[in-house]
Amino acid sequence: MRRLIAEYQEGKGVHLIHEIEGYFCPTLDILHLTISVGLEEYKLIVYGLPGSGVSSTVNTILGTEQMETKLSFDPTTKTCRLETCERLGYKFKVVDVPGFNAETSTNPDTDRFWGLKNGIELLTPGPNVLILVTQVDRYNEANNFLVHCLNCLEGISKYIIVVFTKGDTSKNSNTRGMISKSENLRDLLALSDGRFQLFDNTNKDDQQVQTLMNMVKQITDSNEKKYFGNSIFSPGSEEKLLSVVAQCENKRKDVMQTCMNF
Ligand SMILES: Nc1nc2c(ncn2[C@@H]2O[C@H](COP(=O)(O)OP(=O)(O)OP(=O)(O)O)[C@@H](O)[C@H]2O)c(=O)[nH]1
Ligand SMILES: [Mg+2]
Repeated sequence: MRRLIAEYQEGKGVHLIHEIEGYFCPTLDILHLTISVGLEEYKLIVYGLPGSGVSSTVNTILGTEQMETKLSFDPTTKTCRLETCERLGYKFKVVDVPGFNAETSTNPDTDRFWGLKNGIELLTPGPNVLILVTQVDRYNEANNFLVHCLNCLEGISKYIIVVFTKGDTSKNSNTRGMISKSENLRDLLALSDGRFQLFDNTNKDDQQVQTLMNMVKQITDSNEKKYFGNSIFSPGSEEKLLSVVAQCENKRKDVMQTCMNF
């Protein structure tokens, strides 16, 4: 709930009253009112490769250190977790998700999207937006594989914003320009229809979260406030996924063979 201070003016009255706490100030002849109105709610799911800064990004959005984050060679986040907060005039529901398993040779019976599916489930009906986290200083085959897999999911593109973490480590003043022009990042940016933001999770200022929220609001409006759900995993999507996994596995085998021939 948001609190607003309203000034009562003779003859004009006060509108938008849902709940009021107020007091009358006789010396100024003004009625001060605190009005609480329902906030707009946005549901976000945050996802990426293990260690890319997913939980740190959730914490930056929430403005508090709710999720465990650490530099680790093993995944830190092992289950999905939902947190809520009110910030910058919005209400958020944010879900932290275990990282995507980019091992192509994983047992085919293992559902590599189990984390994303569970996270979406926690936000039912929802989410409004998928925040796809990528480290700005690392873009490799595993990222490419994730992008190609996400690209198989029906209609997902119009819900994605890419967040590049570790923006603070980039010494280049034109990192945004470099990202936009990069050939390597072309498929990633095509997946989000060109939407991206550079993030510094060591910086707790409101500004970067405000910019992200403006983007979230824009997407939500252009999607007519429709959510996406686990219907993105349609039979057609699953079929495409199998073919992407097979292609990546073949590519991996070719690389291994080339290495062995040296
Ligand atoms: N300098 C800097 N470090 C960051 C940033 N974002 C994340 N980190 C660090 O990167 C490491 C991994 O961050 P996490 O948020 O735990 O990453 P994760 O994707 O949730 O990792 P898992 O849960 O293991 O999949 C931690 O040491 C973070 O402090 C950033 O913007 N700048
Ligand atoms: Mg994590």
